[in-house]
Amino acid sequence: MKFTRAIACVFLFTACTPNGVLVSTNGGTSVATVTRIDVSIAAFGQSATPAGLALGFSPIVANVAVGSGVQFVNVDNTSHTATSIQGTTFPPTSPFTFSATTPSGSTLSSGFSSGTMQAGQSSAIFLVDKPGTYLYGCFFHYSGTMRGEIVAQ
Ligand SMILES: [Cu+2]
Repeated sequence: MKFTRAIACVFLFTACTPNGVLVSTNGGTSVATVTRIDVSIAAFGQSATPAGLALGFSPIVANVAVGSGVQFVNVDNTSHTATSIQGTTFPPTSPFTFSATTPSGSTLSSGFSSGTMQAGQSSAIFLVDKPGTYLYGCFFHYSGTMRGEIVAQ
């Protein structure tokens, strides 16, 4: 009997708590893992990505699992956004409107924006709902190639 209970606990533990804690996305879905993407134009220099030149986010290409969450954290001392872009390569000119400065969306596939994140602020947690490649960029610094990529599998 003791043995059976111990086995059940092991199964429950591994099934429920990779990180020990479930957190809620802004759409209300619970996720066990949240990938943090740090945001700083000062700290993270330019590199080549499959979608084009990019900078200002770390990791600049984030590999994430469907069913997990993504959160942007502004570790810079100036304001930024992380705002989704349609397509598979970065457009040469900014695809954004001023609406990028307002938070929107709850999943990667629906399109999203962190809204303006002041220094030290974090975005909502967005659900990684479907496999795919998701591009995004900063409303304020798009022309300076402040852009990033999320690959969801
Ligand atoms: Cu920016």
